[in-house]
Amino acid sequence: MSTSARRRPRYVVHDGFRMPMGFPVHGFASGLAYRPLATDVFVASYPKCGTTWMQYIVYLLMNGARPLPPGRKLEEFFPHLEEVGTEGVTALAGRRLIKTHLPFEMTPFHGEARYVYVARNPFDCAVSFYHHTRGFVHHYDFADGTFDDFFECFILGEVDFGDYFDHLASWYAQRRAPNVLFVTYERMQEDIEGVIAEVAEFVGEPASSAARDPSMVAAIREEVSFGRMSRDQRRWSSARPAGMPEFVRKGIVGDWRAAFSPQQARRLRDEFVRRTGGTGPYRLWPEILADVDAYAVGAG
Ligand code: PPS
Repeated sequence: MSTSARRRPRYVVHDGFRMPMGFPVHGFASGLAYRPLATDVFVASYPKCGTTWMQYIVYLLMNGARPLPPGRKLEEFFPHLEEVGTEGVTALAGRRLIKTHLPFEMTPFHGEARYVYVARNPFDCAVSFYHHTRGFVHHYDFADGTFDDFFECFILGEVDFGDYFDHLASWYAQRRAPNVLFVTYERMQEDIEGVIAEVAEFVGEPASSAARDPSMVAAIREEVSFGRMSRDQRRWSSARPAGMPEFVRKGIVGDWRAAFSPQQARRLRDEFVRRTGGTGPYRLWPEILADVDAYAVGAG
């Protein structure tokens, strides 16, 4: 298909930064100007890398493992900075819990605030991002877009919140900062209890006390399981049109195989090597890359 015949999602580009079409530009500008407090807890990630999962872990740790009150949405307690702006964050009661999809250099930074960054392998991220983009019709007008259409945008970095590789590299470079905790989605799948304990220790009180109580840890583990988070999805997301996948969709590692052609797998792998020099972030997912290599064998 020629490039011009491809369908592309619709975005708003503000100061050179691409955002979902439905995002208020004033919220974005004011969000970037936010001055964090030492007590703030940020969950930062590239889109579709496990943000909501991590947000709910932090929320539960900070709230004595009590689930969200019935009928309430996570964003009321844990807003998205670029969407609600400074006003939406300063209106929060108590210690501020803040979501962001900004790359590190654009994220309001305070040397004592806490930043939990979640990374996910680019293959599964791309597939999840595709389903997200076609499902939020009012944000992207891409309901009929194919994965092939979306893949071309993703590999060029022409999607909302910018280029996957730049984003990952920006936060990876901060991973040893004392107030940054770098976690992967894949590790959350492997060892959720270990991640809960690590996040609790990192965030401090009251989360660290909660993580010392086995009954609270068991309750949090259960509450953030895929099965439980699949229920009542209005807690995380606005409604999707009929026939579109849910927000909490598959929640697995390796779903990329369902969407990628061998050629696409090879191209994204090659781009990953090119952008990272085959070091640093490239080494985060050796098993995935071995699978990709096996899948892409012979692809041009
Ligand atoms: S967003 O819109 O950027 O905030 O999306 P984000 O929350 O970062 O990512 C959504 C993906 O995370 C999966 N998810 C989970 N996986 C496993 N367990 C739990 N509890 C869980 N909660 C959310 C969700 O299903 C999306 O991934 P995909 O691959 O699309 O299923």
